[in-house]
Amino acid sequence: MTAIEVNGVQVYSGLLDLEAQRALLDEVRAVVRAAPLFRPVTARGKEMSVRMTSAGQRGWVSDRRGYRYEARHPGGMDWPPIPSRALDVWRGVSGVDRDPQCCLVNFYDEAARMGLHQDRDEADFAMPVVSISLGDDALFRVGGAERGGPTKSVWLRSGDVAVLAGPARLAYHGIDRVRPGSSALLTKGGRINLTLRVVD
Ligand code: MD3
Ligand code: FE
Repeated sequence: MTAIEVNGVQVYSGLLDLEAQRALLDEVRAVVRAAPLFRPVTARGKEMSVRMTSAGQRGWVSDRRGYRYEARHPGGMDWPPIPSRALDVWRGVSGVDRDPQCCLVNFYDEAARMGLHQDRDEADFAMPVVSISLGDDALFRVGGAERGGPTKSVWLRSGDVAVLAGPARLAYHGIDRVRPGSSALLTKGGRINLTLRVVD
């Protein structure tokens, strides 16, 4: 499998075929049943447009106290196990021998966006982040490690896998928009992104 490179981010396009996407989606549905999606609130009290939940020993949360990883869902339940098929992807592309502690699940409806940010809540930036896209296409933007620098954009499609490692691990990145109706994978449309992370 060959990857394209966008500002140091490796994108494996079509790594998961339709059957693999469906099987992974079934596992993600089980995660969402056990640990429902919620809408995080930023430290400034603004609701995010993306809804989220997590699987694994750690889950990412944000509320008026700020961003952090927690051992439990805001509803008090344990996070469910990381989908086995997401772990398989991590083991195939991450290049490290540790397993991830968190699988963050982001759900985008047609109005959801994610502003440019860095992922800095993890302890060891030598550990990569692996992203798996399911459902509608999304316009992904990635720059460098400095805010305000030049950026490049690429459409992420269902079944694409991105590996954020090396200098790109601290790149600014975000999702500008989702293209409604571009995939039939999700019954009611929308996009799911899974990010696998080593946290501690
Ligand atoms: C580049 N998610 O959850 S995935 C996030 O599609 C996040 O939901 C986006 O940014 C999404 O934090 C983008 C691709 C991605 C994920 C993590 C990165 C790109 C990254 C970390 C460092 C650099
Ligand atoms: Fe991010």
